Order: sequence, then structure tokens, then C-alpha cells
Amino acid sequence: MRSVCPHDCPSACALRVRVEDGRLVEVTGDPAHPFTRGLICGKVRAYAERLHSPLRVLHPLRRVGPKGAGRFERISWEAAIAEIAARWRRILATDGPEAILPFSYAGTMGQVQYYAGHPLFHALGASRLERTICVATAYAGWRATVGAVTGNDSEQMVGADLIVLWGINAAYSSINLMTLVKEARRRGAFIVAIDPYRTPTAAEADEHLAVRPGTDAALALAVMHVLVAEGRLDRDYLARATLGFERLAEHLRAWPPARAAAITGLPAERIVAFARRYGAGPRTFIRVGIGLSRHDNGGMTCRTLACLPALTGAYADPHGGALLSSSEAFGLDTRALERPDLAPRPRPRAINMIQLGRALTDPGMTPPIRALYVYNSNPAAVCPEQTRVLRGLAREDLFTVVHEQVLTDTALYADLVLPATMALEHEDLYRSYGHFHLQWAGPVLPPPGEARSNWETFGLLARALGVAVDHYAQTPADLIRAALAGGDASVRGITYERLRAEGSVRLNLPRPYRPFADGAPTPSGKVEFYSARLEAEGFPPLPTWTPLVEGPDAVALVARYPLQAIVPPNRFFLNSSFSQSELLRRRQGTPTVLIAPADAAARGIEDGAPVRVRSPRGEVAFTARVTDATRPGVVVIEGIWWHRFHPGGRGVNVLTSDRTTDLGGGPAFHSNLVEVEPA
Ligand SMILES: Nc1nc2c(c(=O)[nH]1)N[C@H]1C(S)=C(S)[C@@H](COP(=O)(O)OP(=O)(O)OC[C@H]3O[C@@H](n4cnc5c(=O)[nH]c(N)nc54)[C@H](O)[C@@H]3O)O[C@H]1N2
Ligand SMILES: Nc1nc2c(c(=O)[nH]1)N[C@H]1C(S)=C(S)[C@@H](COP(=O)(O)OP(=O)(O)OC[C@H]3O[C@@H](n4cnc5c(=O)[nH]c(N)nc54)[C@H](O)[C@@H]3O)O[C@H]1N2
Ligand SMILES: [Mo]
Repeated sequence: MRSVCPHDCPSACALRVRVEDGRLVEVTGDPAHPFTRGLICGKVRAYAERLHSPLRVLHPLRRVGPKGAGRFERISWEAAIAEIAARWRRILATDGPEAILPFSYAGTMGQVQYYAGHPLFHALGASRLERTICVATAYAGWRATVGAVTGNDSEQMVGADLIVLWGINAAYSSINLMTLVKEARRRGAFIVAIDPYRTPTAAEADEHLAVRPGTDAALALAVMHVLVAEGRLDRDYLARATLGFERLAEHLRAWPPARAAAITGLPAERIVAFARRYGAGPRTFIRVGIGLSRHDNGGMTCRTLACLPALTGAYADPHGGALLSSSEAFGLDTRALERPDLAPRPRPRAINMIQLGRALTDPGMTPPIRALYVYNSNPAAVCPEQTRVLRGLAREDLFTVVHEQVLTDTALYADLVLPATMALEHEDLYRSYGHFHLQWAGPVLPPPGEARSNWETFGLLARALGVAVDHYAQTPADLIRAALAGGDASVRGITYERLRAEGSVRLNLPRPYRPFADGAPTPSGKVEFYSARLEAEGFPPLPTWTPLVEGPDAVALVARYPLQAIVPPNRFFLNSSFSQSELLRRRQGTPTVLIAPADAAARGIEDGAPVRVRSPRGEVAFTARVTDATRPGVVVIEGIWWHRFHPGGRGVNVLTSDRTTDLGGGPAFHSNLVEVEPA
């Protein structure tokens, strides 16, 4: 049977699943799907382990021990819904609706289940959640240059002369992209990976540029300097599709390669060689990862990278261009799902999700948050400032409901846990942020125990509270039809029936897809080297590099925390999902910190030794991996382990800060100063 991988990953794979006697026995990639091409990751191949996990939540549970202890008794759905309705009514009467905070992210990329709670919380007038934890910074930067979060189709990169994998570890985070990269390479493409450490992706590339974290904009400015100085430009494209080239060219005079060399840690000759390679023609494809945006200066970095293909005209080439994300190419009518019209005016306060710890513990919050409802997310593990998040979740006066598939770290702090279905047990519509295919999947298994989907659960709550009842009278099929019917040209002709029949349908976009071939949906209609909008908002109007707030230039901090720590994904987990799996934990090994031989020797640390990593926020135990895969001065901590499986009972996000980046209000997960010591 056909299905779709629901996890928060750009690949959004088309799956084939086999079910026998009510059990999932096999999951493979759909060989016919143009992006999946029969290949899926080890996490999802082992999906039976997740679906039938011993940690699966099967019934509603009520807390009977202290918060965090994970002692629960089984209760009925009726009792659980009645208790939530009664507690919320009391809070609505005493503190008002803003004392209720929903907390969710993209545990499922299915549009129905993703947006299932929005209408209810809007109708209640609850605090709004700013869902910034992942792409907000990157998208804000990208939009500043090209106006919309879309780009050239990576299926077209086969045929490119040069592929630049810029801040993306595709071998872990979107393996299907590597299929295309390898095919392009067989046909003669040269592959460059730009990443502070030698990831498996970088190891497969023809060239690896190991930049210092947070310095990519400086590299890109020097590359542009060379392109302009040597006239490696597409004058026709510049004239017809861009704005502000003269001012950019003037600005770039201050960026000779030698200046970028001192900042990035790359020799100037290599920067020049890379620029010449990039400027040799327009048939160059840059695949930008979200990874490099998770820095203090990450928004401007993405904005700066988006300028490069405009200088050489690569945006107009059938095999060239750039892609950060395909997200906004999907012109679905998400308002039909989200129902912002149900929210009161003026709009309730907004709380940035990456500052959950502050929101729960700040005595100045008026009203204080009295009730938290968590779904599609595991904030105890994934949010920065974990110490503060856990202090907030431990508040005895906070009424916390967690709707979950598995008993996560967050669920252990819940007053009530509700059992959630998995994607193979419910219906949904899936978009992608890595490809351009819209997909549908229905249930292939019955829900285990008493599990219910987000949609069903919010319907029960809406009826118990008497709000947004009409909205929740719809079925998932009604919602999918509405999201398609109200959508733009990209989904014209794509009906619910067609999706059901075909499973996956490519968006209604031209081939080749070159959205910025003749301009871009910015205020000027051009690719904006110069952004009046950024200027009006108080930002530099031209692409810029600024030092990290928490980086080598923070001299006082560097004295105590001399190393930079980046915290990217690992291979076998997806954010904190799959950390529940004994099989995948075994494959992953143990929580480790990668450290360069010189840094390890200076601290008396040997490979395999237990160490403590300290940041200004706290300290966490790891095992040291001494390796030349990372450069001196930079340590790497891959993946998010549930902290109950972490030595010392605390995870990587104790170290990270809830500081927001330059644009979009996202997190600077990778801008950390740390010290590593033998334990
Ligand atoms: N296996 C696995 N797959 C995943 C995930 C996972 O946790 N595990 N997470 C999923 C999610 S939620 C997302 S958003 C996506 C993307 O998740 P992201 O975390 O954005 O991952 P990537 O885009 O691969 O980018 C990560 C790479 O960026 C690099 N990087 C960090 N700082 C810098 C820098 O300053 N400059 C440069 N050039 N590179 C830098 C890191 O070293 C790493 O190799 O992946 C998804 N796929
Ligand atoms: N140190 C560090 N921290 C990071 C990152 C990093 O690179 N490094 N990456 C960040 C990024 S990019 C992201 S996107 C966030 C992700 O953070 P989260 O969105 O919290 O991602 P997960 O850890 O995968 O947790 C998702 C949870 O949703 C549950 N879930 C899945 N489907 C459903 C459903 O249909 N209904 C309900 N009720 N629950 C469901 C899953 O069981 C899982 O526990 O983490 C961020 N945190
Ligand atoms: Mo993400």
C-alpha cells in the first residue's frame, strides 16, 4: 500500500508499506516517485519499531506522581476531555484566555493534523505561538532577496556543471538529494560542500570548504567581489531581473578575498578559485541548507547567498539556480485549515516558541501561563535553554496536557497524556520543503489502543467547550478539498479524488521551474541586491556579514568558553523523534562531542573519554570523539537525545540559548561558546 513519510524532513518520501495481521512489517521507498526514487532513510525503514514501540501511548493517562516522574494512571477519554474543559473554563474565568498556550511544531507535516488545533485556540482567544524554531530566520533572509520561499527544482540540478551544498548535510538530513547529486556528478558535475566540519556529505564532495561557523556571508561577499572584479556576470540578467547592482558593486569593493580569508579561516586563493569556478557559467546550482541560518547572523547569511545566482544569471538556467526550500511553491489555502478569522481582535499576545522557558518562568508575564497544551512537538528536548524549560514544565500550578504518540520527555511532565495516532493510522495531505510534489495518504492500519488523531481530539475539545463547533464538524477530506479549492494556480486541477488515486501529484508549475528567471516577487518585482524594505526596518539594505553575538568576537566570553559548538542533526534521529527507538539508539551509539586533535590534546582528552561540555547556560555530559573531521576551535554535537537516555539526564539543549537571530525571530542554535573538560 502507498503512504507518505510525515516527518519534518525536506524529502517527504513516497512510501510503500506492507501490513500483515494488523502489524506493519515493511516500509520501502516508492521507486516510481521522481524524488524518492525508491530510497528512504534507515529511520523510516525501521518504522515498525516506532509504530509498535513499547513507549507508544495507548490510553489517556493522568499523573499520579510528581511532575517529570512519569507515574500515571489510566483514565477514559470522557474523563480526560471533561477534566481539560473544566480546568480551561476555570482559567478562562480567572486569568482570561491568554493564560492558555498551545505548543506545537511539525511532528507531522500533514496539513490537516498540523493545523488541527489552530482554529480551537484562535476561537478561545488563547496566546498565539510564534512557530519560529526551524525556518523563520532562513525564510526571512531568503524573502529579502527574492521575495518568496521557493527556488529552482533540485531535480533540475542533474545537468549542472557545479553543485554547491551550502550548509546542508544532505547525507543525514535529506538523503534523496544525494541521489540527485550523485547522478549529476556521474554526468560531470563538480561538487562543493561548505560546512564547518567534514560531514558525510562533505566527504563525498570534490571539494570541502570548512568555513568557521557563522562566516558564510563573508565568504559569499568575497566571491561576489571576485565575480564583479573579473566581470564574470550576466549583464542581461542583471539589467532585466535585478535591482541595486551598482550599489552592490560599490559595497563589494570592501570585500577582497583576503578580508574574507581572515574571517572564514579559508585561504584567499581557495576563495578566488571557488569564485572562478562559480563564475565560469550559469549552470551552477546552490542547495542552501537551513543549517547555516541557525546563527546570530543567519538571516543575512541566507539573504546574501540568494544574491549569488543573480550575478551569473544562474536563476534563469534550466539546470542552475538555487533552492533553500520549496515551501511557498505550494499555494494551498491554509487559511481554510488555520482559520485566523476565528481569533478575536485585537489579536491575543504572541509568544515565541523558542522562549518557552522564559514564558513559563518569567514572573512578569501577565497573565501568567496557567495551561499548556503540547502536540506535534517535544519541547523538553528540542527547545533551547532546556534547564529553564524543564523548570517551567515542573511548575505544580501549570496544567499541562500532552497529546503524543510516544511517552516523550515532555509527556513525563504532563498532568494528562492523550494517545495520538501515527500517520499510517490517519488521513492527511502532505507538502514538502525539498521538492514540488503534493501527496495524500490514508490510514493503512487501525489506531492502536484508544489513540486518536489531532483532528478528532480537537473536535472533542471544541464540542466540550462549545467553540468553533462548525469548523470541527468537517472531515479531513472536507478540509483537504477546501485547502485545494482556495489555493492558487500551483494546485489548479489537483483535486482530492486525483490525489487519492495517484498519491503524489507534481504542482502545476512549468518545467523547467525557474521562478526567478526574469525577476522575483519582491516589492520591486526584481531580485533585490538592495532592499528598501530591510532598510525601512532598520537593517542594512545591502548583503552584509556581521560577527556572531556569541562567537570569536565576544572577547570576554571567549576567555571562559574558548570553543565554538554547533549542534546539527544526527543520522538516526529526526530532531528528538526516533530517540525512543532502542534499535536506532544502538545504531547511533552514545551522545558524543566531536573535537579536533589539537583541542583534545590541550585539554588532556582522549578519544572515547567522558567529558563535560559547559556553555554560559549550563553543562552536559558527553563522550569525546577526537577527530580531524572538525577544525580546531569548533566542536560538533550531533542530534537530540531524549534526556532520559542521556548520561547525566540532561541533553544538548542545556547548552543552547534562546537568543533570537537577526531576522525572523528564529533561534541561534549553532552560535554557542563552550569549554570542554575531562569529566
Ligand atoms: N537524520 C535527520 N534528518 C533530518 C533532521 C534530523 O534531525 N535528523 N532534521 C530535519 C529538520 S527539522 C530539518 S529543518 C532539516 C534541516 O535540518 P538542518 O539542521 O538545517 O540540517 P541541514 O540543512 O542538513 O544543515 C546542517 C548542516 O549545517 C552545518 N552548519 C552549521 N553551522 C554552519 C555554518 O555556519 N556554515 C555552514 N556552511 N554550515 C553550517 C552543520 O554543520 C550541518 O552539517 O533536516 C531534517 N532532516
Ligand atoms: N540542539 C538542537 N536542537 C534543535 C535542532 C537542532 O538542530 N539542534 N533543530 C530544531 C529544529 S530544525 C526543529 S524543526 C525542532 C523540532 O522539534 P519538534 O517539532 O519538537 O520535533 P520532534 O523532536 O521530532 O518532536 C515531534 C513530536 O511530535 C510527535 N508527533 C508526531 N506526529 C504527531 C501527531 O500526528 N500528533 C501528535 N499529537 N503528535 C505527533 C512525535 O511523536 C514527536 O515526539 O527542533 C529544534 N531543536
Ligand atoms: Mo526543522
